[in-house]
Amino acid sequence: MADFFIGGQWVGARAGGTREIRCPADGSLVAEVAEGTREDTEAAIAAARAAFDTGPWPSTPAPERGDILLRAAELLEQRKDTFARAESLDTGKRLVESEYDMDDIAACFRYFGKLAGQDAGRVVDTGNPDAFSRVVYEPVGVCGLITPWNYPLLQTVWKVAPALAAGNTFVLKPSELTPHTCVLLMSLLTDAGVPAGVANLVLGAGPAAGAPLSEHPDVDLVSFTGGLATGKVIAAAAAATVKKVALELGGKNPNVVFADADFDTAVDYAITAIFLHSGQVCSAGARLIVQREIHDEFVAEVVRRAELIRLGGPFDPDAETGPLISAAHREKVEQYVATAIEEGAVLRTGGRRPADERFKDGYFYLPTVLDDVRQGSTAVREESFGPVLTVETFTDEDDAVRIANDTHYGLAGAVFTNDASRAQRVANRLRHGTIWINDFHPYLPQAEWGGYKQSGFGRELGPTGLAEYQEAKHIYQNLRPGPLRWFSGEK
Ligand code: TXE
Repeated sequence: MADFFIGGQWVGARAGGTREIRCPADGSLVAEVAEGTREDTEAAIAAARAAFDTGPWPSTPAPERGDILLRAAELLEQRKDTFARAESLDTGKRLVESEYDMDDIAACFRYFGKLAGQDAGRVVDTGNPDAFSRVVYEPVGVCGLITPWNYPLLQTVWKVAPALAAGNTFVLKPSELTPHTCVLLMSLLTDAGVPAGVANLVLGAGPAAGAPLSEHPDVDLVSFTGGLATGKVIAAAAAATVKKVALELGGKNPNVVFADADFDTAVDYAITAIFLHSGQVCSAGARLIVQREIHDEFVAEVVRRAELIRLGGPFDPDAETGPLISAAHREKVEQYVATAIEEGAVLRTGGRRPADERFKDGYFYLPTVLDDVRQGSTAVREESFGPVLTVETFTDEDDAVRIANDTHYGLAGAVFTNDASRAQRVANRLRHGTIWINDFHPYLPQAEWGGYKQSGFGRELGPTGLAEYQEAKHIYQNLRPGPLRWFSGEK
């Protein structure tokens, strides 16, 4: 079994060991892959270090690196079916969603490919004819990239594309649950022209194969997308060697609906915001915060629509949403719902596994609505990362903003209203990294993506997404070097 890509070669695990990858929709065996340990990751770090310190990539002209990323976009489009199928088998998500993801990934490669050569630095006016000063951008070095299972390749390429554009080398450790598209990515990057040793891949569990990326002194930057608890461990480990750190740690995202919003539109988005990919989305609209006068009618319609959602596996053309990623994750969601009900939430629909025999081998969970959740309760504070919508009620604009901001997360949020001024006012006051007005979920490669508060640190996408992977170096030259004689040595 040779699933690790190290120094341009496919290699097997040093200590042996394999892991079964099973499709979450029916438990069927997708493949067995090598299970990495600390030693495998250390070997990959050594390869990435050597490629950075002595290889051609960091000094390859930025436009040439950009061309390679453009080529990667083209190759991904040619191989889209293979990639999308692999993504759906690992995650259980609908094939059509995986296909959308591949389009977004190609767009991301293109965005950073074009950005690569655009900023060659700048000359700084010293005001002194005998001095010359400039700022240049350089790659940070070896990047450790640790990615999750909900959008395995998308979240990986959000890191890989800017890291490569800036001239870094990297070691990637994808989620142990969803490795396949990252394995395919290594061949794609090689075919696109990325030199040996620049892109390295290890597979395996976080504490064994992932942890060295946040600890090892030869890694200069660690970028992580995943859960808050793991993010804290990674940031603390990275502090020991003062690595650059970027974290995207999910959210508990408010969706604020005013009484004057277009009713059908707001209901439709409220449903999509939470039930897309069964709620396993970092920006899922998990908190519906609805104005009191429309609460009853609005929630009744959300519940009616939620009960119509058709569950199914990735290749079922009628399915509207799929399973949860694993048995353990479904148990976590079940526990979350049980705690919410204990704390006083009213279960309006769902709250259990589907009874249908068709779903017995998968990790399905019914779309769930919890009404009347109390502010400050676990249900509105903790991420369930499942198909669970909580409902809170507000009276006026100030109340809506106060409730929506009452969270330690701050990734994204939305406001639905037909009052254009109010929409802007509320968007300005929401303390979340992305705000949608009368919409939910769209993001653009050219606009920053990142969290306020405990949702993260550092930006992905947008021009500053590339800057995360660069050092800005100021180079100052004295054009008339000679002794300063600030001190004469005389009394
Ligand atoms: O994530 P982990 P899990 C949230 C969501 C979910 C919770 C836990 O609420 O229920 O996190 O999910 C690697 N050193 N999100 O346990 O552990 C791991 O191998 C280095 C939000 O699946 O964060 C995987 O590659 N790496 C989210 C990656 O971290 C370690 C997406 C993510 O796993 C490690 C997923 C360690 N010590 C879950 N421990 C989002 N922001 O979109 C684990 N890993």
